[in-house]
Amino acid sequence: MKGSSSHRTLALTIIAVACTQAVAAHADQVVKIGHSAPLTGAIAHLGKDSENGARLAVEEINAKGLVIGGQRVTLQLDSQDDAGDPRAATQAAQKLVDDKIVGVVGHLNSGTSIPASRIYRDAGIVQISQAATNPAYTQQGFKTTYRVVATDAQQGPALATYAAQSLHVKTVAIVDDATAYGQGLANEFEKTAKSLGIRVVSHDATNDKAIDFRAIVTRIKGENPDAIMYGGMDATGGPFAKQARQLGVRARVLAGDGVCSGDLPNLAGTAADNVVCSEAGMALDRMPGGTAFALRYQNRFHQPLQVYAPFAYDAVFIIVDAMQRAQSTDPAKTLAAMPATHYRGVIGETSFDAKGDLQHGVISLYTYKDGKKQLLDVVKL
Ligand code: ABU
Repeated sequence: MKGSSSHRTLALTIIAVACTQAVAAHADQVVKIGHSAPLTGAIAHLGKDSENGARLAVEEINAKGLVIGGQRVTLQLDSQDDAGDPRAATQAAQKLVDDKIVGVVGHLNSGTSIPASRIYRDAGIVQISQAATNPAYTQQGFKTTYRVVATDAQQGPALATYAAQSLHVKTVAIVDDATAYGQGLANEFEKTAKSLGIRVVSHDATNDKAIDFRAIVTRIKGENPDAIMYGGMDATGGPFAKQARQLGVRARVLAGDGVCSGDLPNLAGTAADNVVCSEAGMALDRMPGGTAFALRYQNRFHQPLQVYAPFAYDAVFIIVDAMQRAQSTDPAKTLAAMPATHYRGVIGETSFDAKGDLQHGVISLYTYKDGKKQLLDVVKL
């Protein structure tokens, strides 16, 4: 009798434990949020910055607790390296789709966001780029493509207008890195510059792996322009500005958000002080939650942020906001909730037009002084 009673107790205990485990497994659904950016290569510091922003969002949401459709949800960041390469980006996108993400923050480059967008479109998964500024990204007619930055059709003109009206530039040489971003931005800049009466003395192409710009710079020096516009990222734009200074070029170097990073002074040395660059969003210290965000970022990662972290951070929250409004973690239902987004986050108010671009973009203009970024102007669009 005694033996059979203890067997029954053991059996009941096993059933109770199994039930508790089943309830726990049911209660905590793990939902993957995708992220993709270059985590290796020359602009890995920008990709890591973006990943950090997305990770901070996931950690903060999990710490607060997330309930969707009455069920507790734990977010998991699934971050894939696209190396800033179009082919690697499509592989990273396919991996994320196979991993069953609910949405993706990515990619960082226009040249990777555009080819990857077809894969997310085919899978019906929302893609929010934290940094891609080439207008073509959202002009493909896909219902899945969104971005949380202004476009180069806004950034190029803002930079050219600042050059004409505030720097009184009359002549400019243009150099781009032949990427979707660098070339696209340079072309947009050129159109507006010409319309404002700036004479474009030359327009050269380099590439995004170049390290030696002395031949181009020497030729431009002979053209003696008031300014040089560089379309590309900081990994090449920094050395470009540095070599221009070393060769005695006095012209200001104008550039877009890809150059406007926290690392530029490390890459350009004191020549960073000669750079005027734009960001395709609100200046960090003028963002509603910018200063507090920078502090939390510094405390968590023990490094200053570069450019894109606040945008990646808000992009995660925007996907979660769509899940909450849909009361579902289903990618199709989350996607269907995206057009009605009205989200107030670190970067400001985010709502989208029919293409997935920001309703109210902002361009911020900066220079550097003693290695520190200094805000020059904010252009509201
Ligand atoms: N917006 C600059 C960096 C990303 C891009 O390629 O568009």
